[in-house]
This record gives sequence, structure tokens and C-alpha cells, in this order.
Amino acid sequence: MADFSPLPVPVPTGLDGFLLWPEFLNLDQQKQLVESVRDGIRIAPLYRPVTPAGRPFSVRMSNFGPLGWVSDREGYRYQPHHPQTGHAWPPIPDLLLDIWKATARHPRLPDACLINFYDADAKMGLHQDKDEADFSVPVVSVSLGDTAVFRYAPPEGGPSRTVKLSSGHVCVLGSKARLARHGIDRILDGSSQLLPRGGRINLTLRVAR
Ligand code: MD6
Ligand code: FE
Repeated sequence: MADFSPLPVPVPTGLDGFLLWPEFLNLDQQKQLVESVRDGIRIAPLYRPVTPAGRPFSVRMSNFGPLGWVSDREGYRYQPHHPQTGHAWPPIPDLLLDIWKATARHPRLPDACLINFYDADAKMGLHQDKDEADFSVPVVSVSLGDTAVFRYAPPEGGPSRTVKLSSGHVCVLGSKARLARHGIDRILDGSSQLLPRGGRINLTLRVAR
């Protein structure tokens, strides 16, 4: 079990409930997670979902956990199987569960972990994570590989700001920031050596049900 105590003080983000720990993970832990993602996507290959309007995402996705987040013509939802293979998603790696325990500070454990893969041109539009049953449970996010420009704005609206999410950074959207609007403006191509072919992996842990 990875020991993340004592928990460092998160850096200020200007948004109550948006917690950010730069370099939370050391290089060994980052490499271990990359290996886990490689293993996971051998079972549950990355695929490119479409929005309910039929527009392909620029991000490719897969999931770990009893439930996985999917999007298609029917809408957004969590489901226990990969939409293309029909197989169950692989289990959430222990290191991710340890990161959750250290940072979410919530009695429940995640039942879903979305894997987002960004190549240099991929983006994610501003959105709120609203497909979960209980918004009192935070969402924990882990960044690996190239740095991303993360945009966020208060849930009630108002001006947005940006922060860079680099490899090993962990952030939490919880309490008053649980429904913050957020997205990825762009990827800084070549900013990390972690992934030999470049790109960025984002892992978001949630309690879906
Ligand atoms: C990303 N992140 O970092 C996209 N959602 O690639 C998210 O959509 C996200 O970072 C909920 C909580 C934290 C996040
Ligand atoms: Fe999100």
C-alpha cells in the first residue's frame, strides 16, 4: 500500500473545494500507473466515443472498475461493460485506490475510473461531472504524461481561470467545487518524457452509484 502521509498542503486554486497537489506522485508511481493503464487497455481497448449529438470526442477513452462512463447516441451513463467488446472493465488498480483514500477523504470507495487519453491535438470542452448519483462524493483526478491546460469556473457561473496539470499532479473536485465547470483547453506537446510516444493520460475516480 502506497503511503501518502503526511498529505501535503494543496496549492491555492481560488475555488473552494478544488484541491490541487502538484507532483503528488513520484516518478516510480507514475510509471506504475502507466503500466496499469497499458495492462487495462489490453483488456478494454481505448475507443473514441461520440457525443449524444453524434460528434466524435477528440479524446479516446476506456475505464477501470465495476462501472465505466460511456457516451453515445443514447446519452451519457455508467455501465459495467465495454461498449465495443461487451466485456467487463478491468478492476481499479490498488495504487489508484490508495490515491483516492489519501485525497478524497470520503468513506466510500470509487466504483468507476474513466481513462482519458489525449494526443497532442485533443481537447475536452467545458463540462460538469453530473452523471453520478451523489454529488456529495468528490471526484479525484490523476494526470500522467504531457501537461494540460485545465480550465475551470465556479459551478454558479462567473469567470474561468486556468491551471497547468502536469504529470503526477492530483486534483479533487469536491464540496462546493464538485459541480465546477471544467475542461482541457490544450495539451503541451512534448512537455513530458513519461509516455514514449507522447500524449496525456487522465484518470478520474468517481462513485457513480
Ligand atoms: C482531464 N478532467 O483532466 C479532464 N473531471 O483530462 C476532468 O474532466 C475532471 O480533472 C472531474 C474532476 C476532475 C477532473
Ligand atoms: Fe470532468
